[in-house]
Amino acid sequence: MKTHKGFFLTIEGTEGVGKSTALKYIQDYLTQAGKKFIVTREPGGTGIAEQIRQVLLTPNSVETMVPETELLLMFACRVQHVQQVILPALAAGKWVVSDRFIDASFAYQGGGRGIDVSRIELLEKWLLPDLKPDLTLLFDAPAQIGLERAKHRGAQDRIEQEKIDFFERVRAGYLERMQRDKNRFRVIDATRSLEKVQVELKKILDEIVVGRN
Ligand code: Z5A
Repeated sequence: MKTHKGFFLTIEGTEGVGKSTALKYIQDYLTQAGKKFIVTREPGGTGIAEQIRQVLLTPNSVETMVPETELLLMFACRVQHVQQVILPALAAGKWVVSDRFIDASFAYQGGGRGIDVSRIELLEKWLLPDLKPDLTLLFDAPAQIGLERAKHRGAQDRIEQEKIDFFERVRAGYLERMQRDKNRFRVIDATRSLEKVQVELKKILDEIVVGRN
């Protein structure tokens, strides 16, 4: 049951599928619609969480990060982010638009790393008993497409250095999570042109914003 006044929108998908591009579009849309909003991201979103993000994403040629360490650090960031940023903004009636949230842990640490989903659910129940996104936009495309789009960027971070089968498992993890909570998700076919994706985004945002006026 929804317990906040604002609107919590999360954006998910595998590497390079167009989340950051969509985020800019959403930001412009909400500005033009005169909505109060904040844009944030995971892992990160507060000073402490951004410090943990560095630990999570900096490549380490000496030591391999254990999957459970990765999962717990993601949740450490998340708790900090939720308490310090997300809940206060939602309580103030704002939109919170987050580039990734809890579904990423199910997809990356569950699907990608193979941690049992029931263990991630335990953390979810303990740490986030009352908070769910109102809507999650899942940008979906075969991993190869996202990796092609992303390869023109600079150095890869620790997780980006994974191989394609890892990202295919992540994609499957997202789709499985979506199947368990279909009403919350909108799956966006990210293989299409940017223009087509943006037409769909506008339609979804129109539905919510008009519906909430
Ligand atoms: N992670 C995790 O493991 N567990 C967790 O619980 C959480 C996160 C919360 C954070 O990375 C990493 O943490 C991430 C998951 C993990 N690791 N990986 N991989 P991040 O979210 O900060 O960054 P990212 O996932 O690597 O995002 P990204 O690579 O920046 O992808 P993107 O934002 O989806 O892509 P983009 O920058 O919008 O687009 C990429 C390029 O494609 C760009 O040149 C665009 O102009 C172009 N583009 C976008 N859309 C289109 C279309 N439709 N057609 C053609 N070209 C397009």
